Amino acid sequence: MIILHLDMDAFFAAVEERDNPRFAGMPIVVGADPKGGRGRGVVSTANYEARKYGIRSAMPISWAWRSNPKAIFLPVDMKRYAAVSRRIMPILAKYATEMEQVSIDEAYLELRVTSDESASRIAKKIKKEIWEKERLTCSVGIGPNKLVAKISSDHQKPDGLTVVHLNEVQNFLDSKPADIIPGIGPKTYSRLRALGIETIADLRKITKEKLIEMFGVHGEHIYKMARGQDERLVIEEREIKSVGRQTTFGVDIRRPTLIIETASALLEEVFEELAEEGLAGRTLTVIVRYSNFETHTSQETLKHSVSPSLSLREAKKLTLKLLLPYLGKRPVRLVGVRISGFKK
Ligand code: TTP
Ligand code: MG
Repeated sequence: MIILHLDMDAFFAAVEERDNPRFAGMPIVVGADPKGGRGRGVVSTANYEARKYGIRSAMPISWAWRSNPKAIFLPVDMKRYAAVSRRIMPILAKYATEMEQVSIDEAYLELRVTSDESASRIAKKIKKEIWEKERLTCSVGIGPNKLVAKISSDHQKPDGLTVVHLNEVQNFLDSKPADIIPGIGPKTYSRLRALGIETIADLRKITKEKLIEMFGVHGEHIYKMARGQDERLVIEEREIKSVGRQTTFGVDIRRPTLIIETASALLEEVFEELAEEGLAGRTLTVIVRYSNFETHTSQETLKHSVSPSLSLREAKKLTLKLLLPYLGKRPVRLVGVRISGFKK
């Protein structure tokens, strides 16, 4: 599985800079009114020129003013930024089997392609199309999961493109500060630093037991993420585009029958949910993750002429067909099924 994470550069400020050419190249701060240094409220964002003066998102606007009173201070015009966002997101959607927009300027894509080279080509196409249509730049990260994709999109901002191959993940992460991992906030990070833990490489020296002792249920996630492992799926949240279930086995499984039975049980749960939501779909996707975290998806769509939607029986037969090529060779860590392609 290849995940792409895209994040627009200095988003609100970039839209302002584009729409007000007279400010081009000048430091621009979008946020509360600075009122000659007495303003309350905060900076929403600043362009990269303004960041040279230390101005950052969420900083009090009065500090920003003091850092550079000559900067261009502009109010937030959310409607305009939202309209730009609504035009950008469909540019990404066509390359994704699943897409999850996580904020006004940021989205994860599960790509249709299976090689890093093809993923990189897609990223370049997306960047080019956004530039040609909107005159805005973005930064893109590509990796085997959400964690790595997100960290890599931030790696070479602005206008960046970073591809992290599966075998480079650990090396890529090791020098990053540990608080780049979701779940390690400022408090947690200061507890870790008290133990001499600064980087992800340092974090890997702590045993899982110790992390669970320190952080409770989050401990296990932190342990995994420090090793570049992240099983969160890309899920469209705004409108239901697919219904899926997955299971990670307690121990890695090689026996095909057990894997097929598990997929079958998951499919029954999916069909229960589909019935509850009043949905019926035509596309079935199976997901197989091997013990080394290499992940494959395979899907098939019913032709309209055959039947309007998959029945549970058909879906089970199709699951077997899609799963078989992956089974019996290597131990399987996770299996999942997903139904999509709902009628409008
Ligand atoms: P970000 O993607 O975090 O920031 P950015 O796009 O401005 O800059 P970068 O190049 O580092 O990605 O947030 C997207 C937009 O969300 C940002 O343009 C303004 C808004 N925002 C706030 O209003 N307050 C905040 O504290 C943050 C972080 C963002
Ligand atoms: Mg951004």
